[in-house]
Amino acid sequence: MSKIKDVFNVTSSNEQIEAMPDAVERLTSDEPMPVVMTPRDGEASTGAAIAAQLHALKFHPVVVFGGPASGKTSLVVSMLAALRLEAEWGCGATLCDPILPLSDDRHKEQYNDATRLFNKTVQEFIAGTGAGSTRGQQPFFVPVAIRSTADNRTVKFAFLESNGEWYKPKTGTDEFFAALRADTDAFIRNYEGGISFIYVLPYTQNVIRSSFEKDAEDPEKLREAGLAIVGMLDAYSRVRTNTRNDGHLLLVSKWDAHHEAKKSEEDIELWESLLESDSDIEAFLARTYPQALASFKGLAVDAEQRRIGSYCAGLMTARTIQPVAADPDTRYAIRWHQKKVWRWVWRNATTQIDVATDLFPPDPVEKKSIWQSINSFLDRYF
Ligand SMILES: Nc1nc2c(ncn2[C@@H]2O[C@H](COP(=O)(O)OP(=O)(O)OP(=O)(O)O)[C@@H](O)[C@H]2O)c(=O)[nH]1
Ligand SMILES: [Mg+2]
Repeated sequence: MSKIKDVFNVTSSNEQIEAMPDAVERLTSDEPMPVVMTPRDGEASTGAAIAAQLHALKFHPVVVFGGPASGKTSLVVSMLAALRLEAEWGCGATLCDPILPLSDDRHKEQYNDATRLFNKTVQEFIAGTGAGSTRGQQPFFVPVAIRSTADNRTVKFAFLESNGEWYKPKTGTDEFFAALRADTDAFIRNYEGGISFIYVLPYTQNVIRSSFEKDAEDPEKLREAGLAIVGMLDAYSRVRTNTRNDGHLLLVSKWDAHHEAKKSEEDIELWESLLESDSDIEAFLARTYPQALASFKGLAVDAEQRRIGSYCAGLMTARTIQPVAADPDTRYAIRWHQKKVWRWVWRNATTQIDVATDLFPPDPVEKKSIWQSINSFLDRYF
């Protein structure tokens, strides 16, 4: 019976076995095992094909992991939105052609999802409405070409977007942690170059600025968010053999909630609390996500392949984004988050090509204030 379960990758319900009498007979005879394609095999071959194609086309993959509502989509969308809004950065972003032929309906759907995110979702974000939760049937890569005036070149990235439900721990099963989907597993196993991995842990799962002070945080939701990352770090260690060129970023998202938490204790401006120090982030992680932090630090990669950081996509209350254009300090502080993650992925990607370079021009000297100097000190980490 277990042979049958393995081949069909289903539970051994009688209906399913009765529906396949020929296959059952063949498996119980002495004849060689037939090759039976399962949906999981189909997913795996898609993942392997994407890995080969992205590598051939010189894309640097950015794999974003995190439980439901941890902030994965907001991270990618806000990074793309920032490139469109900040003229001083001198960067352009273009959606690339499909990675795999659109003759296959699944690839077509994936490319439609990528197009929607790159165009519609980013424009809605700029206009003040955040992305809804990602509920597609399959993960998809958003292939983008980023042009840097400062670095005088174009680098291609492929951001992996996925549904956070896939990473939720399966606490009722013996495996306990979520398994990687077959397509993601095959992609990570097979991609030959370096990959940037971003593990997203939310500061809070509450709606910020409306109910943060009223509602008690649900510890179960935070526990699940942490275990989602523990599961993915564990999966990475099991499936990836070529780890030498990868980068790993453990990112605390929704860092604007730090101000909500801190302002009752000390007189601190929002922009100040957005420019956190490494010790603030480590203290938060040690308190809230001790297992995820321990797994991250235990990852068998060199110290320089690992970074810890915070992230703020915008001042969001559920899907409504507060405009910050009129407040330059807050705007600069939020932009610093997009900038450091862009800078980190750019360095990872350019290291693969030749040597690490900076995506952005240096800050103009006349614009430096005290907090901007603190900020350039912190920039050295990314
Ligand atoms: N205040 C604030 N809210 C954020 C931030 N990032 C995300 N959020 C909110 O968190 C919720 C979830 O964000 P998403 O980006 O959809 O999270 P996700 O990980 O893509 O979720 P799934 O697609 O369900 O897996 C949304 O209500 C966002 O508005 C942030 O930096 N600040
Ligand atoms: Mg999402």
